[in-house]
Amino acid sequence: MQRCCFSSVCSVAWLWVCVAGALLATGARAQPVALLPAPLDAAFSQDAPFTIVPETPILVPDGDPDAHRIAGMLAELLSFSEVTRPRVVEARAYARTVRGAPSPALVFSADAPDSLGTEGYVLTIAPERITLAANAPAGWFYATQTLRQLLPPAVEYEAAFPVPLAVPAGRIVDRPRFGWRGMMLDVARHFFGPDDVRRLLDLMALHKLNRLHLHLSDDQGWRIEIPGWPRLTEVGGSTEVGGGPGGFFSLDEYAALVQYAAERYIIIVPEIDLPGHTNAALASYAELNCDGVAPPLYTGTSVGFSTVCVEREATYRFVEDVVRTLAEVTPGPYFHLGGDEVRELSPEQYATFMIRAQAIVEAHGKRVIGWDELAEVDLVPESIIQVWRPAEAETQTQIREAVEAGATVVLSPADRVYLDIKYDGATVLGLMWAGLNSVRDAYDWDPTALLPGVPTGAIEGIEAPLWSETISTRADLEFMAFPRLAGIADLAWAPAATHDWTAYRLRLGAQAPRWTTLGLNFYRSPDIPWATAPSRD
Ligand code: TNX
Repeated sequence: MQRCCFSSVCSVAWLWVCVAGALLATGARAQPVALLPAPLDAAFSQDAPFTIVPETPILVPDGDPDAHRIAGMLAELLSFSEVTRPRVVEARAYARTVRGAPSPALVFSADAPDSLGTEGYVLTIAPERITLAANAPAGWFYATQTLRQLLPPAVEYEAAFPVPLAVPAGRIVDRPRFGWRGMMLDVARHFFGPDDVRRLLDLMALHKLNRLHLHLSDDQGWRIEIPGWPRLTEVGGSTEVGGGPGGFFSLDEYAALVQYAAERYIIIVPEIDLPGHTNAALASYAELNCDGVAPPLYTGTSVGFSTVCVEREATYRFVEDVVRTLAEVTPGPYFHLGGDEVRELSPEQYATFMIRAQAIVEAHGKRVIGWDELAEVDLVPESIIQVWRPAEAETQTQIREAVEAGATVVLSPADRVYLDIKYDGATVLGLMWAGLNSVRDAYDWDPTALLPGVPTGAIEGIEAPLWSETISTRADLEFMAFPRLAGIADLAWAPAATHDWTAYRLRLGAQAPRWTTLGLNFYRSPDIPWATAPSRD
């Protein structure tokens, strides 16, 4: 068996030995095995591939609805019509029909080493059987996403479906490096509706990302229905940057997104940015303003000019209603309070507000998360600081102290992972205040070295924010997110020993045919050797 060294640093030459081995093993597959994110360990062999045909059943443990559902999603990927969809069958019932005679099958198994945790899995491809073994449903789901990357890209587009499907023989043992592998979408500056968010969730799932942070309010828009506060959406949701129509999620739409995300093992993290970035709310309700006068709606792109009135009790009734409403429809454990760029309050006023707001979040059973300004104030236990300005000396000291007191961090360094920052001088969309973030910049940094004095154990993971001042369509969103988001996924999932730009750019380039088949509008950076469309297997 050819061991492909995903878990130790691979030279480029060695990587291509592995690739060539996989090519041989699959009878000259057009695409090398280039998993993204890289797994903990992968070994491909010269054995015959497993061949999936429409009659190949998917066997699941008896009475396990999660396995049934995940297997159903896999069956859908493996089908181009109801008729050709592999059947999902409970293992015991199947054993009775075949009377014990082994026949080719895809098998979900709960027999995986404990050390793989709840997200890890073992995917074994033998000539007679593919086994997806995991301790928990998320692990099965990730095994299906890895299997997906071993299939020809044509499976992503149903009208050109290759049958049979050959899967190279081998064994992949995998688990993530970090628990928080995220993206943030700013639906406030420009609104993106449920279809766009579902599409993004699908793309995230393919890359094993597991947190989608929705920035639901800002100066330019309020994007979530709050019962008892109808003007938030009627007025505050009625526009966006540039004066377009805006929009908002009804609570039912939001709940459906949460569900859709959960089926892909992605937790939605709702953010209501407070006390600043609140002009849309202030324009909707005069009582949130200290002078009792509602300002006009705002469709520009300045920051730092707005704040709710931290001295008025009406403000805290508002925060209570918003947090309670969102906590009730958000099964995930987090609530993001924003807390960034407040220029209209004294440090004392800011601290007074953030301490009361944190208590409200805590009272509704959620963990507080906030931008790194939050580290300036006393934190409730188990708070999470989202670090966007890691280089600032004062921020570093405050974060270190907060971590010593029990907080943890999510890493979002603006000059690395901000997806709204331009790639290079030729990028028309995006901003430049943090410099330029090339494909290499987004991937090629060490998360454990970002914050001196913060132990690795305090790092929840990495999140890439996409602010939308200049982003208004799904095509823009995809262009700014990809390929950089794939690099963040790799950095957050793959073992540190695989971190290597030279090998990564080959793996990234190999994704192009699948992404193209998916209709993904990714930036074809000249820094990456993009593979061309594969010949059909
Ligand atoms: C800073 S990062 C902001 C956002 C802007 C973004 C643009 C942070 C917490 N605040 O309000 O949209 O820069 O890149």
